[in-house]
Amino acid sequence: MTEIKEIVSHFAIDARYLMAEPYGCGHINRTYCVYFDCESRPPMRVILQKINTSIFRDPQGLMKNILLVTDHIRQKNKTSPHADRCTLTVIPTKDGRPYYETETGDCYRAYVFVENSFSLQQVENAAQFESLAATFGEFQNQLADFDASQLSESIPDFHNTAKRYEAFEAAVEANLAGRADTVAEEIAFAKARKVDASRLVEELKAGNLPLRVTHNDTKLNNVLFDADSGKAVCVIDLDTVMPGLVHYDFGDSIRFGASTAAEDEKDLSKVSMDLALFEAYTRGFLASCGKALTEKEIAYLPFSAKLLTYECGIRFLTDYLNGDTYFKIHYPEQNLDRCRTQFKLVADMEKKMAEMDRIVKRLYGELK
Ligand code: ADP
Ligand code: GN1
Ligand code: MG
Repeated sequence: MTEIKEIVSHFAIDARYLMAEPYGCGHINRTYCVYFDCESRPPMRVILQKINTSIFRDPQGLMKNILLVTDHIRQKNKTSPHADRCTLTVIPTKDGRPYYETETGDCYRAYVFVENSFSLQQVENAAQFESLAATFGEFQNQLADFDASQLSESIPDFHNTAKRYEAFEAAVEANLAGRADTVAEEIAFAKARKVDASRLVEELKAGNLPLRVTHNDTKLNNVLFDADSGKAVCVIDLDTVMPGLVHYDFGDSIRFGASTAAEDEKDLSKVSMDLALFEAYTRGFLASCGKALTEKEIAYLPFSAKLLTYECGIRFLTDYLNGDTYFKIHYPEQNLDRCRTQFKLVADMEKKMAEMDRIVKRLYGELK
Protein backbone atom coordinates (compact mmCIF):
# COMPACT_ATOMS: atom_id res chain seq x y z
CA MET A 1 0.00 0.00 0.00
CA THR A 2 2.50 2.59 -1.16
CA GLU A 3 -0.31 5.02 -1.85
CA ILE A 4 -1.32 4.92 1.83
CA LYS A 5 2.27 5.56 2.87
CA GLU A 6 2.27 8.70 0.73
CA ILE A 7 -1.09 9.85 2.07
CA VAL A 8 -0.22 9.44 5.76
CA SER A 9 3.00 11.38 5.20
CA HIS A 10 0.80 14.51 4.98
CA PHE A 11 -0.51 14.06 8.53
CA ALA A 12 1.13 15.37 11.69
CA ILE A 13 2.37 11.95 12.78
CA ASP A 14 5.90 11.90 14.10
CA ALA A 15 6.78 8.26 13.52
CA ARG A 16 8.03 5.93 10.79
CA TYR A 17 5.39 4.28 8.59
CA LEU A 18 5.38 0.49 8.77
CA MET A 19 2.29 -0.86 7.03
CA ALA A 20 -1.45 -0.45 6.50
CA GLU A 21 -4.39 -2.83 6.24
CA PRO A 22 -8.10 -2.44 5.50
CA TYR A 23 -10.02 -2.30 8.78
CA GLY A 24 -13.53 -2.64 10.24
CA CYS A 25 -16.94 -3.42 8.77
CA GLY A 26 -18.38 0.01 7.90
CA HIS A 27 -20.63 0.27 4.82
CA ILE A 28 -19.66 3.80 3.82
CA ASN A 29 -16.07 5.02 4.17
CA ARG A 30 -12.88 3.12 3.36
CA THR A 31 -11.10 2.50 6.66
CA TYR A 32 -7.45 1.48 7.19
CA CYS A 33 -5.44 0.68 10.25
CA VAL A 34 -1.97 2.16 9.78
CA TYR A 35 1.01 1.01 11.85
CA PHE A 36 3.97 3.22 12.80
CA ASP A 37 7.25 2.48 14.50
CA CYS A 38 7.77 4.99 17.26
CA GLU A 39 10.29 3.05 19.31
CA SER A 40 7.50 1.75 21.46
CA ARG A 41 6.27 -1.82 21.45
CA PRO A 42 3.78 -2.70 20.03
CA PRO A 43 3.76 -0.24 17.10
CA MET A 44 1.52 2.80 17.23
CA ARG A 45 -1.73 2.52 15.27
CA VAL A 46 -3.78 5.20 13.53
CA ILE A 47 -7.19 5.00 11.81
CA LEU A 48 -7.06 6.43 8.30
CA GLN A 49 -10.30 6.90 6.39
CA LYS A 50 -10.99 7.76 2.81
CA ILE A 51 -14.16 9.82 3.17
CA ASN A 52 -16.90 8.70 0.82
CA THR A 53 -17.32 12.03 -0.95
CA SER A 54 -20.04 10.83 -3.29
CA ILE A 55 -22.15 10.55 -0.12
CA PHE A 56 -20.56 13.34 1.97
CA ARG A 57 -20.36 16.05 -0.65
CA ASP A 58 -19.02 18.74 1.66
CA PRO A 59 -16.01 17.19 3.45
CA GLN A 60 -15.04 20.55 4.91
CA GLY A 61 -18.45 21.00 6.55
CA LEU A 62 -18.37 17.37 7.64
CA MET A 63 -15.02 17.66 9.39
CA LYS A 64 -16.03 20.96 10.96
CA ASN A 65 -19.07 19.20 12.48
CA ILE A 66 -16.85 16.42 13.82
CA LEU A 67 -14.38 18.85 15.39
CA LEU A 68 -17.17 20.84 17.04
CA VAL A 69 -18.89 17.75 18.40
CA THR A 70 -15.72 16.04 19.66
CA ASP A 71 -14.51 19.27 21.33
CA HIS A 72 -17.88 19.62 23.05
CA ILE A 73 -17.86 16.01 24.28
CA ARG A 74 -14.23 16.18 25.41
CA GLN A 75 -15.09 19.19 27.57
CA LYS A 76 -17.96 17.28 29.18
CA ASN A 77 -15.74 14.29 29.90
CA LYS A 78 -12.79 16.18 31.35
CA THR A 79 -13.10 14.45 34.71
CA SER A 80 -14.03 10.98 33.42
CA PRO A 81 -11.54 8.14 33.99
CA HIS A 82 -11.79 7.58 30.22
CA ALA A 83 -11.25 11.26 29.36
CA ASP A 84 -8.66 10.54 26.67
CA ARG A 85 -10.66 7.83 24.95
CA CYS A 86 -14.31 8.78 25.25
CA THR A 87 -14.49 10.51 21.89
CA LEU A 88 -12.64 10.55 18.61
CA THR A 89 -9.48 12.63 18.25
CA VAL A 90 -8.82 14.01 14.78
CA ILE A 91 -5.14 14.03 13.76
CA PRO A 92 -4.56 17.17 11.68
CA THR A 93 -2.45 17.38 8.55
CA LYS A 94 1.02 18.91 8.77
CA ASP A 95 -0.45 22.22 7.65
CA GLY A 96 -3.13 22.12 10.33
CA ARG A 97 -6.16 21.00 8.32
CA PRO A 98 -8.65 18.39 9.55
CA TYR A 99 -8.32 16.28 6.38
CA TYR A 100 -6.01 15.83 3.41
CA GLU A 101 -7.20 16.27 -0.16
CA THR A 102 -5.17 14.61 -2.92
CA GLU A 103 -4.60 16.21 -6.32
CA THR A 104 -7.40 14.06 -7.73
CA GLY A 105 -9.85 15.23 -5.07
CA ASP A 106 -9.84 12.18 -2.76
CA CYS A 107 -10.27 13.18 0.89
CA TYR A 108 -8.61 11.40 3.80
CA ARG A 109 -8.81 11.95 7.55
CA ALA A 110 -6.92 10.36 10.43
CA TYR A 111 -8.02 9.51 13.98
CA VAL A 112 -6.09 8.45 17.05
CA PHE A 113 -6.63 4.69 17.39
CA VAL A 114 -8.59 3.98 20.58
CA GLU A 115 -6.41 1.22 22.03
CA ASN A 116 -7.50 -1.50 24.42
CA SER A 117 -10.98 -1.43 22.90
CA PHE A 118 -13.05 -3.60 20.59
CA SER A 119 -16.07 -3.22 18.36
CA LEU A 120 -18.82 -5.79 17.99
CA GLN A 121 -20.82 -7.00 15.00
CA GLN A 122 -23.30 -8.82 17.20
CA VAL A 123 -24.33 -8.40 20.84
CA GLU A 124 -22.93 -11.15 23.10
CA ASN A 125 -25.06 -10.55 26.16
CA ALA A 126 -27.78 -8.23 27.47
CA ALA A 127 -25.40 -6.32 29.80
CA GLN A 128 -23.30 -5.29 26.80
CA PHE A 129 -26.37 -3.96 25.02
CA GLU A 130 -27.53 -2.07 28.11
CA SER A 131 -24.10 -0.46 28.31
CA LEU A 132 -24.34 0.54 24.63
CA ALA A 133 -27.71 2.16 25.37
CA ALA A 134 -26.36 4.04 28.38
CA THR A 135 -23.51 5.38 26.25
CA PHE A 136 -25.80 6.56 23.46
CA GLY A 137 -28.17 8.04 26.07
CA GLU A 138 -25.24 9.88 27.62
CA PHE A 139 -24.16 11.07 24.16
CA GLN A 140 -27.66 12.51 23.80
CA ASN A 141 -27.37 14.24 27.20
CA GLN A 142 -23.96 15.67 26.40
CA LEU A 143 -25.24 17.22 23.20
CA ALA A 144 -28.39 18.64 24.81
CA ASP A 145 -26.76 22.07 25.24
CA PHE A 146 -24.88 21.98 21.93
CA ASP A 147 -25.82 24.77 19.56
CA ALA A 148 -27.26 22.85 16.61
CA SER A 149 -27.15 25.88 14.33
CA GLN A 150 -23.37 25.39 14.10
CA LEU A 151 -23.84 22.05 12.32
CA SER A 152 -24.16 21.62 8.61
CA GLU A 153 -26.48 18.87 7.41
CA SER A 154 -23.98 16.24 6.21
CA ILE A 155 -26.70 14.26 4.40
CA PRO A 156 -29.92 16.21 3.87
CA ASP A 157 -33.14 14.40 4.89
CA PHE A 158 -31.12 11.49 6.21
CA HIS A 159 -33.94 10.07 8.33
CA ASN A 160 -36.85 11.61 6.48
CA THR A 161 -38.55 8.26 5.97
CA ALA A 162 -41.22 9.81 3.76
CA LYS A 163 -38.51 10.99 1.35
CA ARG A 164 -36.78 7.61 1.63
CA TYR A 165 -40.07 6.07 0.57
CA GLU A 166 -40.34 8.41 -2.43
CA ALA A 167 -36.78 7.47 -3.46
CA PHE A 168 -37.75 3.81 -3.19
CA GLU A 169 -40.81 4.30 -5.41
CA ALA A 170 -38.70 6.19 -7.93
CA ALA A 171 -36.19 3.33 -7.96
CA VAL A 172 -38.95 0.80 -8.64
CA GLU A 173 -40.18 2.99 -11.48
CA ALA A 174 -36.73 3.55 -13.01
CA ASN A 175 -35.69 -0.08 -12.51
CA LEU A 176 -32.11 0.85 -13.42
CA ALA A 177 -30.60 -2.57 -12.75
CA GLY A 178 -33.53 -4.48 -14.28
CA ARG A 179 -34.18 -6.25 -10.96
CA ALA A 180 -37.68 -5.03 -10.05
CA ASP A 181 -39.45 -8.20 -11.30
CA THR A 182 -37.28 -10.40 -9.11
CA VAL A 183 -38.14 -8.54 -5.91
CA ALA A 184 -41.90 -8.16 -6.28
CA GLU A 185 -42.50 -9.63 -2.81
CA GLU A 186 -40.14 -7.16 -1.11
CA ILE A 187 -41.64 -4.24 -3.08
CA ALA A 188 -45.13 -5.27 -1.97
CA PHE A 189 -44.00 -5.53 1.66
CA ALA A 190 -42.58 -2.01 1.55
CA LYS A 191 -45.62 -0.54 -0.21
CA ALA A 192 -48.03 -2.09 2.31
CA ARG A 193 -46.40 0.00 5.06
CA LYS A 194 -46.24 3.33 3.23
CA VAL A 195 -48.41 5.00 5.88
CA ASP A 196 -45.75 4.39 8.55
CA ALA A 197 -43.11 6.29 6.58
CA SER A 198 -44.53 9.74 7.28
CA ARG A 199 -45.66 9.30 10.90
CA LEU A 200 -42.69 10.81 12.74
CA VAL A 201 -42.02 13.36 10.01
CA GLU A 202 -45.59 14.63 10.43
CA GLU A 203 -45.31 14.76 14.23
CA LEU A 204 -42.09 16.74 13.89
CA LYS A 205 -43.67 19.13 11.41
CA ALA A 206 -46.65 19.64 13.71
CA GLY A 207 -44.30 20.53 16.56
CA ASN A 208 -45.33 17.50 18.62
CA LEU A 209 -41.79 16.09 18.89
CA PRO A 210 -38.69 18.16 19.69
CA LEU A 211 -35.68 18.36 17.43
CA ARG A 212 -32.47 17.40 19.27
CA VAL A 213 -28.88 16.80 18.23
CA THR A 214 -28.65 13.11 17.46
CA HIS A 215 -26.05 10.64 16.19
CA ASN A 216 -28.31 9.12 13.55
CA ASP A 217 -26.23 5.98 12.94
CA THR A 218 -26.29 4.20 16.28
CA LYS A 219 -25.44 0.73 15.19
CA LEU A 220 -23.49 -1.52 17.50
CA ASN A 221 -20.23 -1.25 15.58
CA ASN A 222 -20.28 2.53 15.84
CA VAL A 223 -19.25 2.31 19.48
CA LEU A 224 -15.98 1.07 20.94
CA PHE A 225 -16.07 -1.09 24.09
CA ASP A 226 -13.34 -0.99 26.70
CA ALA A 227 -11.39 -4.26 26.75
CA ASP A 228 -10.97 -4.23 30.55
CA SER A 229 -14.47 -3.33 31.76
CA GLY A 230 -16.38 -4.59 28.71
CA LYS A 231 -18.37 -1.34 28.82
CA ALA A 232 -19.14 0.92 25.84
CA VAL A 233 -16.73 3.87 26.10
CA CYS A 234 -16.45 5.75 22.85
CA VAL A 235 -19.11 6.72 20.31
CA ILE A 236 -17.53 6.80 16.85
CA ASP A 237 -18.68 7.34 13.24
CA LEU A 238 -19.80 10.90 13.85
CA ASP A 239 -20.44 11.67 10.16
CA THR A 240 -24.18 11.91 10.61
CA VAL A 241 -24.41 13.90 13.84
CA MET A 242 -27.16 16.38 12.96
CA PRO A 243 -30.41 17.73 14.32
CA GLY A 244 -32.84 14.82 14.57
CA LEU A 245 -35.37 12.95 16.68
CA VAL A 246 -34.34 10.81 19.63
CA HIS A 247 -36.17 7.99 17.84
CA TYR A 248 -33.56 7.84 15.12
CA ASP A 249 -30.94 6.85 17.69
CA PHE A 250 -33.11 4.55 19.77
CA GLY A 251 -34.69 2.84 16.75
CA ASP A 252 -31.49 2.25 14.82
CA SER A 253 -29.74 0.66 17.80
CA ILE A 254 -32.60 -1.80 18.21
CA ARG A 255 -32.71 -2.51 14.48
CA PHE A 256 -29.15 -3.75 14.42
CA GLY A 257 -28.31 -4.82 17.96
CA ALA A 258 -31.53 -6.54 19.08
CA SER A 259 -31.58 -8.77 16.01
CA THR A 260 -30.75 -12.41 16.63
CA ALA A 261 -28.79 -12.61 13.36
CA ALA A 262 -26.39 -10.68 11.15
CA GLU A 263 -27.71 -7.87 8.97
CA ASP A 264 -27.09 -9.98 5.84
CA GLU A 265 -28.13 -13.40 7.20
CA LYS A 266 -29.54 -15.54 4.35
CA ASP A 267 -31.42 -17.96 6.58
CA LEU A 268 -34.37 -15.84 7.62
CA SER A 269 -35.53 -18.41 10.17
CA LYS A 270 -32.61 -17.19 12.29
CA VAL A 271 -33.76 -13.56 12.20
CA SER A 272 -35.97 -12.10 14.92
CA MET A 273 -36.08 -9.22 17.37
CA ASP A 274 -34.99 -10.40 20.81
CA LEU A 275 -37.36 -8.95 23.44
CA ALA A 276 -34.84 -9.43 26.25
CA LEU A 277 -32.35 -7.34 24.29
CA PHE A 278 -35.02 -4.76 23.54
CA GLU A 279 -35.69 -4.52 27.26
CA ALA A 280 -31.99 -4.26 28.15
CA TYR A 281 -31.45 -1.44 25.66
CA THR A 282 -34.58 0.40 26.80
CA ARG A 283 -33.46 0.13 30.44
CA GLY A 284 -29.99 1.54 29.69
CA PHE A 285 -31.30 4.30 27.45
CA LEU A 286 -34.06 5.46 29.79
CA ALA A 287 -31.74 5.35 32.79
CA SER A 288 -29.33 7.73 31.10
CA CYS A 289 -31.57 10.12 29.15
CA GLY A 290 -35.18 9.06 29.86
CA LYS A 291 -35.92 11.88 32.27
CA ALA A 292 -35.08 14.46 29.62
CA LEU A 293 -37.61 13.02 27.16
CA THR A 294 -41.23 14.07 26.77
CA GLU A 295 -44.12 11.61 27.28
CA LYS A 296 -44.80 11.73 23.56
CA GLU A 297 -41.18 10.86 22.75
CA ILE A 298 -41.36 7.92 25.14
CA ALA A 299 -44.61 6.72 23.59
CA TYR A 300 -43.02 6.55 20.13
CA LEU A 301 -39.93 4.55 21.17
CA PRO A 302 -41.34 1.09 20.31
CA PHE A 303 -42.66 2.33 16.97
CA SER A 304 -39.31 3.92 16.20
CA ALA A 305 -37.60 0.51 16.33
CA LYS A 306 -39.94 -0.69 13.62
CA LEU A 307 -39.73 2.53 11.62
CA LEU A 308 -35.94 2.68 11.52
CA THR A 309 -35.78 -1.00 10.55
CA TYR A 310 -38.32 -0.41 7.80
CA GLU A 311 -36.42 2.66 6.62
CA CYS A 312 -33.16 0.75 6.44
CA GLY A 313 -34.91 -2.10 4.61
CA ILE A 314 -36.24 0.26 1.94
CA ARG A 315 -32.80 1.89 1.66
CA PHE A 316 -31.17 -1.50 1.00
CA LEU A 317 -33.92 -2.38 -1.49
CA THR A 318 -33.61 0.99 -3.24
CA ASP A 319 -29.86 0.47 -3.56
CA TYR A 320 -30.38 -3.04 -4.91
CA LEU A 321 -32.85 -1.68 -7.50
CA ASN A 322 -30.41 1.09 -8.44
CA GLY A 323 -27.55 -1.36 -9.00
CA ASP A 324 -25.70 -1.10 -5.65
CA THR A 325 -24.30 2.40 -5.82
CA TYR A 326 -24.58 3.49 -2.17
CA PHE A 327 -23.75 0.75 0.38
CA LYS A 328 -20.49 -1.17 0.08
CA ILE A 329 -21.23 -4.76 -0.94
CA HIS A 330 -19.03 -7.86 -0.80
CA TYR A 331 -21.15 -10.08 -3.09
CA PRO A 332 -23.82 -9.29 -5.70
CA GLU A 333 -27.02 -10.01 -3.72
CA GLN A 334 -25.88 -8.58 -0.41
CA ASN A 335 -28.19 -5.57 -0.42
CA LEU A 336 -31.14 -7.85 -1.13
CA ASP A 337 -30.14 -10.15 1.74
CA ARG A 338 -29.86 -7.08 3.98
CA CYS A 339 -33.29 -5.85 2.88
CA ARG A 340 -34.84 -9.24 3.64
CA THR A 341 -33.48 -9.39 7.19
CA GLN A 342 -34.82 -5.90 7.85
CA PHE A 343 -38.28 -6.78 6.57
CA LYS A 344 -38.26 -10.02 8.59
CA LEU A 345 -37.48 -7.92 11.67
CA VAL A 346 -40.26 -5.46 10.83
CA ALA A 347 -42.79 -8.30 10.60
CA ASP A 348 -41.53 -9.74 13.88
CA MET A 349 -41.72 -6.35 15.62
CA GLU A 350 -45.30 -5.93 14.41
CA LYS A 351 -46.17 -9.13 16.28
CA LYS A 352 -44.28 -8.01 19.37
CA MET A 353 -45.34 -4.35 19.39
CA ALA A 354 -47.83 -4.68 22.27
CA GLU A 355 -45.14 -6.31 24.42
CA MET A 356 -42.57 -3.66 23.40
CA ASP A 357 -45.08 -0.98 24.46
CA ARG A 358 -45.56 -2.68 27.83
CA ILE A 359 -41.79 -2.87 28.40
CA VAL A 360 -41.29 0.83 27.63
CA LYS A 361 -44.22 1.87 29.86
CA ARG A 362 -43.03 -0.28 32.76
CA LEU A 363 -39.40 0.89 32.61
CA TYR A 364 -40.43 4.52 32.18
CA GLY A 365 -42.78 4.15 35.16
CA GLU A 366 -39.90 2.84 37.27
CA LEU A 367 -37.88 5.97 36.47
CA LYS A 368 -40.31 8.39 38.06
P1 ADP B 1 -18.02 3.77 8.33
O1 ADP B 1 -18.46 5.20 8.27
O2 ADP B 1 -17.62 3.23 7.03
O3 ADP B 1 -19.04 2.91 9.03
P2 ADP B 1 -16.53 3.89 10.84
O4 ADP B 1 -16.11 5.28 11.18
O5 ADP B 1 -17.70 3.35 11.55
O6 ADP B 1 -16.69 3.76 9.25
O7 ADP B 1 -15.27 2.95 11.10
C1 ADP B 1 -15.27 1.58 10.72
C2 ADP B 1 -14.72 0.72 11.87
O8 ADP B 1 -13.37 1.11 12.17
C3 ADP B 1 -15.47 0.84 13.20
O9 ADP B 1 -16.60 -0.02 13.25
C4 ADP B 1 -14.39 0.45 14.20
O10 ADP B 1 -14.28 -0.95 14.27
C5 ADP B 1 -13.11 0.98 13.56
N1 ADP B 1 -12.69 2.30 14.10
C6 ADP B 1 -13.08 3.51 13.62
N2 ADP B 1 -12.49 4.52 14.30
C7 ADP B 1 -11.71 3.93 15.26
C8 ADP B 1 -10.80 4.42 16.27
N3 ADP B 1 -10.59 5.74 16.43
N4 ADP B 1 -10.13 3.51 17.04
C9 ADP B 1 -10.32 2.17 16.86
N5 ADP B 1 -11.16 1.65 15.92
C10 ADP B 1 -11.84 2.50 15.13
C1 GN1 C 1 -24.36 2.72 7.16
O1 GN1 C 1 -21.51 3.74 8.00
P1 GN1 C 1 -22.17 2.62 8.68
O2 GN1 C 1 -21.82 1.29 8.14
O3 GN1 C 1 -21.97 2.72 10.18
C2 GN1 C 1 -25.32 3.88 6.94
C3 GN1 C 1 -26.45 3.81 7.99
C4 GN1 C 1 -27.19 2.48 7.86
C5 GN1 C 1 -26.17 1.36 8.03
C6 GN1 C 1 -26.80 0.01 7.79
C7 GN1 C 1 -23.97 7.36 6.30
O4 GN1 C 1 -23.76 2.84 8.43
O5 GN1 C 1 -27.37 4.86 7.76
O6 GN1 C 1 -28.17 2.38 8.84
O7 GN1 C 1 -25.08 1.50 7.09
N1 GN1 C 1 -24.60 5.14 7.04
C8 GN1 C 1 -24.79 6.13 6.12
O8 GN1 C 1 -26.01 -0.98 8.33
O9 GN1 C 1 -25.60 6.03 5.20
MG1 MG D 1 -19.68 2.90 10.95
